[in-house]
Amino acid sequence: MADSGRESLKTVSFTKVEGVGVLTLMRADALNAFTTEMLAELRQVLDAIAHNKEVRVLIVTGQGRAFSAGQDLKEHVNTGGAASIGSHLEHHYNPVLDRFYHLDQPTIAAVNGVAAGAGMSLALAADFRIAAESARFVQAFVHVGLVPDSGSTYLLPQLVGLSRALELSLLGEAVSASDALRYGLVNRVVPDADLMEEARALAARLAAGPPVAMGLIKRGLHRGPERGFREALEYEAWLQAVAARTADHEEGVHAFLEKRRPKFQGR
Ligand code: LHQ
Repeated sequence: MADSGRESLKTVSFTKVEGVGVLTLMRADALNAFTTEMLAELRQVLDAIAHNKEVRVLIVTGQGRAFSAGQDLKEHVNTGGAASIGSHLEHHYNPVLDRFYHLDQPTIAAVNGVAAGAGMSLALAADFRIAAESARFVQAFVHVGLVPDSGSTYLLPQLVGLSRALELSLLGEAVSASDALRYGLVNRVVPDADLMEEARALAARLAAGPPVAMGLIKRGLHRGPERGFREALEYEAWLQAVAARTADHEEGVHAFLEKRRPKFQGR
């Protein structure tokens, strides 16, 4: 797809350079708050990425001073959204989060500014979070009398532990980038001006990795600790059998024995 449908996109943009896709939220005037239109466009782009092996890694970021302020509360009020919030989540948010979380490709949230509410949830659903020094994370839901959604109840305790997840969710206080690093909420913090360069450098490393094995690694780790040890062993054996059938596995072993860098093809 690379840039499929790009011309018609209004609220997000997508570019691809050398296997690295960059998906940018483009409602800077509203701190990249999610509207129904934006969620539809995100879904369109993510669906296309899921089927495009040329995209080896995906970076998600925001235009302007925010990553995303979560649901656009003006649209929410204007459309009487409270009455239909359950079905709105089910039909507009959940497919986006589900698709993003389950992409086979590694994903990086380059968190350029505030990530609040469902905007924070989106960042949590990425495989890596690189935060600009000025980034902030806010579980804003409680301030508007709502509960964490878009995956936050699931992902936040896994990332920071139950105690801290309860604190962040019940108080809704903004977490600075440096505290986020301390809590294990982000992988690294970089100067604002270096954010995209750092994200692209990480993406380039990942883009050189074996795509099939990396997709299977995500599946294995996403299964979560709730399953038993024996089930994990069985699932790993199944995943490993799939990985071992790839040409990339053979290439990796040969490259090691021949003392050279592997050249992975994604098959
Ligand atoms: C906004 C927003 C915003 C509209 C800032 N909407 N305009 C799912 C399904 C359906 C319904 C409900 O919810 C959900 C899940 C959710 O995401 S619930 C949580 C929704 N998000 C929030 O409650 C966050 C609200 N925003 C804030 O708390 C602050 O704006 C943050 C902490 C994000 C940033 O604070 P500041 O840097 O101080 O910026 P600001 O507050 O001055 O905002 C700048 C402008 O952006 C301002 O507009 P204005 O015309 O006055 O310049 C805000 O109204 C607008 N804006 N967030 N979510």
